[in-house]
Amino acid sequence: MATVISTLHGREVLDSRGTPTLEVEIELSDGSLGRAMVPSGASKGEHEALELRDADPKRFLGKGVLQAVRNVNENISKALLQKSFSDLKSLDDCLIEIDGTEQKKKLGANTILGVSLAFAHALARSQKRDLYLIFNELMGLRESNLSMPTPLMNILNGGVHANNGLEIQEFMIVPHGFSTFSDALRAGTEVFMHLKAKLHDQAYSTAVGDEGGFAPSLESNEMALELICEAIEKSGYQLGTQISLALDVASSSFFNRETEQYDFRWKQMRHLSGEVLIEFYKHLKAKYPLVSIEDGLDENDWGTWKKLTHELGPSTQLVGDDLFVTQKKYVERGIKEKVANAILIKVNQVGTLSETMDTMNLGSKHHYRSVVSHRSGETEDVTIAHLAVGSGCGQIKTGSLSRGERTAKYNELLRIEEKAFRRGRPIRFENAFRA
Ligand code: 2PG
Ligand code: MG
Repeated sequence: MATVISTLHGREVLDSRGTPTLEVEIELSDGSLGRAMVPSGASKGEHEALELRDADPKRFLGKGVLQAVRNVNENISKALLQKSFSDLKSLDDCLIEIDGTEQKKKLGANTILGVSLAFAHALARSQKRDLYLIFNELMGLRESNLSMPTPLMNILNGGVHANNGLEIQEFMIVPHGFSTFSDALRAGTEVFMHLKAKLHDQAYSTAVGDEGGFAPSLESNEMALELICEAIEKSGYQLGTQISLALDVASSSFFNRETEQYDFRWKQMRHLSGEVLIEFYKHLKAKYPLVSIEDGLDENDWGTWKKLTHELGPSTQLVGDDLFVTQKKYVERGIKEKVANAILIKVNQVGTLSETMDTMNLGSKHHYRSVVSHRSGETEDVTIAHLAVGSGCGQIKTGSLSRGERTAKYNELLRIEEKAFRRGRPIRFENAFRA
């Protein structure tokens, strides 16, 4: 079914950090409207596609996106208006062609992504189908592949998402031993509530970081894990069989490029080699039900990554975020060199939905799992909830159980699950870490 774009409009709005971002609206000739907003990261991978910002210090400290808005309203509009597109891929290909650079430097990956996302929403409206079904079809999958994802919930924040001195960026709980998404969400939320009470009782701050997790100034990374385990036990859920733990170490943010060591203050040790860090992960793994470690090593430290994968890969999900930046060419290298066993999927690291889905398909062909992810700078846009369900990838990382931009995705997943159940076509919950 060919689709003609009749209006295309970009505007500058704010993201969850109060930083400007792009919103795009598309109207198709049949009157269907699609609207989407673009997320933005803080701990960015070196090879991510370019995020276009105005760099005019007089507006928003140089973070405005008026150039991206102009690119949508002028260049892209000129090329797309009244044109007919058979599907999302043909639109994305057209955007990639207009840009013509590998890192989407001309138009900006945020500009291109805004159009790609808005078009997907308009298509779903036009076909009167849920967006996750559009993704399911575009990925060449069947409805039997649909699944409700296991959430990876970042309930304690450190690294560059907080200013509490913890090196590890995300301490996540993974409620996987449940039969529905809503039960998993409830369990995670109860643990979050118990953690808050525990922090409060011990006179730690209960203020939250960028992704809605608490950001107390704790003595060590291990103490964060201890407190979380205590909160899980207090909530009455079983540690390991129902709720496990995951980390996003985001280690590139404390990797010292000159010394090639990791500046880590755990137990006074300051400069750790990658090998010592691997031993630290093994120590954590022996002590806690740790099922997934993201960016355990720096994005350019491929040699040590290989060792990490060899030693921990058989028992642990090792996720490449900055390492793969959602781009096929880095995942291809990972497959070839046996590095990592899962891919963090962030739509703005590559810049179009079609390329994102291609990366996921490449991964699954080679038994690499995909974890659909938000960014630390988010909006109320819920597209990733649909991508997780439609792709049936089994996991979503979308922050903690507070802040509207995080709960927006969880609430959309609740809607999806509940509606499918009501229609008599329930979508199964994927226990991604069955014991
Ligand atoms: C990450 C993300 C999201 P950012 O590192 O995985 O949690 O953070 O968006 O800042 O890159
Ligand atoms: Mg990460």
